[in-house]
Amino acid sequence: MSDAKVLLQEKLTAENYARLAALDNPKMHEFVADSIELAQPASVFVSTGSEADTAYIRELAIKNGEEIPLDIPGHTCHFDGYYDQGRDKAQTKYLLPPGSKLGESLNSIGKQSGVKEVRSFLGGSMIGREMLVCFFCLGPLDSDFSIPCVQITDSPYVTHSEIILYRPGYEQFKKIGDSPDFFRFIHSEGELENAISKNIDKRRVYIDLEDDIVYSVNTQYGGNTIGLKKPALRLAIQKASRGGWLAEHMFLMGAHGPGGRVTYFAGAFPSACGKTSTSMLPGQTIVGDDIAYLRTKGGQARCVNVEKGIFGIIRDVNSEDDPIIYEALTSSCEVIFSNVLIDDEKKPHWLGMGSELPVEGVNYSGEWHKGKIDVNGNEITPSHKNARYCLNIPDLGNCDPLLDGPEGVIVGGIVYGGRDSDTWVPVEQAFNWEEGIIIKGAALESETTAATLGKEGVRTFNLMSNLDFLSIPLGRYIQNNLDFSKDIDNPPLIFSVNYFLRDKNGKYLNGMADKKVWILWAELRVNGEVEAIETPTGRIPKYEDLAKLFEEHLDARYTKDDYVRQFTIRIPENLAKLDRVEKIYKEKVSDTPNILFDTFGKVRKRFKAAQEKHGDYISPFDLTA
Ligand code: SPV
Ligand code: MN
Repeated sequence: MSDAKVLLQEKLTAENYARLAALDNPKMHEFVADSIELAQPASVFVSTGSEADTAYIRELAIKNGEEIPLDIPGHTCHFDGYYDQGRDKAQTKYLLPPGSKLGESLNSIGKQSGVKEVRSFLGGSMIGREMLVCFFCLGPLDSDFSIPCVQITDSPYVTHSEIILYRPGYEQFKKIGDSPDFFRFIHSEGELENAISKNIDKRRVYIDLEDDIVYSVNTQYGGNTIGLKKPALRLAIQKASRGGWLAEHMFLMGAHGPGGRVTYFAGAFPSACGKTSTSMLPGQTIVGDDIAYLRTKGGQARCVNVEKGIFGIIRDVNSEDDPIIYEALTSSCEVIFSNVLIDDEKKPHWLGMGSELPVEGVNYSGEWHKGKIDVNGNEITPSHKNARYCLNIPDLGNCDPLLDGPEGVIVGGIVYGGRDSDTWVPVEQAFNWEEGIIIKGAALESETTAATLGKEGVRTFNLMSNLDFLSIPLGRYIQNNLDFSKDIDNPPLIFSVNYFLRDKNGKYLNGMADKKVWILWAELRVNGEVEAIETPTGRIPKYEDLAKLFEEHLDARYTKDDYVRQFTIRIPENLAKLDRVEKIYKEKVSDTPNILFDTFGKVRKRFKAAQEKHGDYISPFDLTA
């Protein structure tokens, strides 16, 4: 017997040992044994993902105070610490082996010292506590997209979230036998005070790309701790780069066109910029809202949702704007709310829910009352802006029937969008794949939001909305995206969207519901059913087509004034954007493919020619089809 198995047999009960031994995977056994030696738990629970094991984890989360049962059966609430409400970008680092480079845009630390530091924080972290060992699968089961994962944690909240968000992996591990090809995650909340991670100054998320391991410690917020979510995306981006596929921060939805036709769209938006609401558009079907893998197969682009649940932002979810999510959040399906306000009847409340909020209760700051201020004198909101809900997609009334299809869906269109108050038009199709990747995806900027710690509202470069998670040099990532279309007969069309355009007084130029029209217009373009008008960067809708879509789908009159205000081509802003983004590539991204600079140059010339002919601001009526 291997040393690892000897240790496991000694430390685990017979039943838990048998569960691990039934998986014939030495590398997994070594990982669990090493984690036990390091974290020194009082006991170890190995989950097979059975209903009984899942019930045990759900109950444990309540028993240890990490989740509070709410008024509706199946609903619980979890709180993260006051200073642990978003992804910690500063303390999330790649462990860099000697001699390797990732480029200066990615946060890294020498592997030897990083491992030493994070292992010292994990050392003894589970003394007196129960270690949970759970198995999950990224992507649908039994598919080319599947990546088995093992998660070790002392947090039943983390595993409970993963049970909702991912497909079960114990049986997948039986199938892979002794293959070393899986991801490993170890997490500890660290020392707790009132069920909250206490040592936030020692919060770390360190990623080992050589060994496909992520270490996370002294934090509870899902984006830092749920191994299969953003930590796994980082590992997957590197794996995809080696394997010629793509791992993206993208939703995936079925847009329902005329005659019952369904065209699938994958779309990348930075966090808190409308990704979930686009995947949830009324009358359409959702496959996923956050992370997608894309592969070329049989001359087509195929895409899956890596997850089967949603960890979505709850702010502004109300019965009018998000009726399907609201319905799920108020019915008796399984939901974990996090960082909302709980009243004394154990009902959850959140900002923008459409009804008056209580003036007191319990929230992410503890006992809360209206007007409560924090140590810096800032008023504490009733629920956090990044408060979330976690639920199963099949519990939504609009779940797409192909959610778990092992082949994925065929992608008809790709959409890139960000929080942009003054530059891009609401929707535009790129001329071709290459320009779409470069002028839309690689040029994406967005104003920062509450999904990460730090200041909000700062315009930031965020290529493909994936910058936070990239684990390969930026230039290589762009090249991978360019190359992806190589083996596709009809590459997906690429679109940009902008839901956040404002007028001079700061007023939004579009309503929340309008995004449905942009996506349905894109659906018609993919199927060759509407003409378009050429701009320097692509093709925009004709007024008549939009007026028809607004009337048919939103029962709204779309005026020529609306159209001109929204679709005016803003040349100075677009030129400034090209300059800003080009400067970043020139100064910070040494492996930028030359084609990016050539394309920027070409597009700049087109803008200048249009400017000479029409002036700084061009009405779409002055452009031709
Ligand atoms: C995001 O912030 O992009 C999310 C939630 O989807 S997190 O798990 O924090 O990444
Ligand atoms: Mn996300």
